Amino acid sequence: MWDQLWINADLATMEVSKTPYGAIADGAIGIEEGRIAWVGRRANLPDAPEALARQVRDAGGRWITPGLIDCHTHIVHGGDRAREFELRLEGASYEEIAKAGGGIVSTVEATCAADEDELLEGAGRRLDDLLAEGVTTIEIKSGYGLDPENEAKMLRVARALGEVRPVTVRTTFLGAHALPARFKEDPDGYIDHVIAEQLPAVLAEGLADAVDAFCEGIAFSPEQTARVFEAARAAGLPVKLHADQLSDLGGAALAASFGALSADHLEYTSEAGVEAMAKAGTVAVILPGAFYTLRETQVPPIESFRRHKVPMALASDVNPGSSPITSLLLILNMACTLFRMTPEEALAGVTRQGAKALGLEAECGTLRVGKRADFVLWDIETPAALAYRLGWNPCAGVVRGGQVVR
Ligand code: DI6
Ligand code: FE
Repeated sequence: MWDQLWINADLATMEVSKTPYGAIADGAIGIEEGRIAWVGRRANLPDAPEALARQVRDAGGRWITPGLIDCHTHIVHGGDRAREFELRLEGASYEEIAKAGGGIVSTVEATCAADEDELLEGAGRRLDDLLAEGVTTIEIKSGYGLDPENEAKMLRVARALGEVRPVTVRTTFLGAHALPARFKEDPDGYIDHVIAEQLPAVLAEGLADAVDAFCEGIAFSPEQTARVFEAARAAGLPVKLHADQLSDLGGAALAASFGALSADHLEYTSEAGVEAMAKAGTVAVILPGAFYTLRETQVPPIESFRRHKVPMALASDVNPGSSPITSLLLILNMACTLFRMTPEEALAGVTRQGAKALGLEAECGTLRVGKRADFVLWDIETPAALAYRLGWNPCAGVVRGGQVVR
């Protein structure tokens, strides 16, 4: 006997199949010990529902998708950057503000000044917005501490969010996010500090599942990034990279050469970068929220990713500077409207491909036997509606690990 059986739902399994969205009309999902024990057409169930499960639940004819995955966020931070938003509207660019000591470094000050309870409260409020739209897995980066204590503090808060909210958290150490003022004359010395002081502090508490860096003119060079990646490799951690967001420094190819789980942003990625990602199996994480907020005009090479069969994930990039956005559904719409991704690609981006970008494809991202029973019930007529409408939340229920959490 299964613990639960859900019936009377159309399933967007998001498995690769001949049917769009891996859809199964009038489907059913059996759950045993928090995992999917059966998934298929209700008509193919081996017995009457009551004979199969202790608890039978009726989904009311709704659509069910896998729990959504936000695979790139900076949701833990102090303060906000509303003033910077005004400055940009007065004509200052993101890079100018960064160079003048605003931007990321101003969030670093606010984050260092906050204690863990304050950070947990602020991030918890932002996280609640995402959870209300069916997010069940989230990646959270450090990168606003830039010293051993504050980087570890951010990642402890990230882990704590997974205790106080019904969400799976993967953490990423991003010490090489920005150059703090105290290292202004010595960027290489800062990289030494990231490798010799910050990373060991984070590792000592087991706080990181992956390592990331910002490879960009206003941040770190490919050589500096490679040094951070060598250290990650020595520590046995997978890498990800903020690559080619504002210019093409060959970040995507660099990430691929380290077998990165993902390269993220990618507006300026060249064909050679795409090819290198395809060979390495590196996921392209597309972040339309930052593109939109910065009024970027260079569109990431979506058609080239398609041609080379590079998996495309999609994420919010929630952060106070370039993507103050806590709606993954809005991101689906932006991906379609701004980048011409299809609604099916967009939904795959926050399910199957998002899982891959986190190395969690065996665990979540599709409705498949053996995976965690993470799924969302939606009041929609067709899955394309999730990307189509704006300012509307049709989430009617969330199940995580077999528990109804919403
Ligand atoms: N790229 C981004 O989009 C975020 N970090 C990064 O490296 C922006 C972070 C911020 O502006 O606070
Ligand atoms: Fe980011």
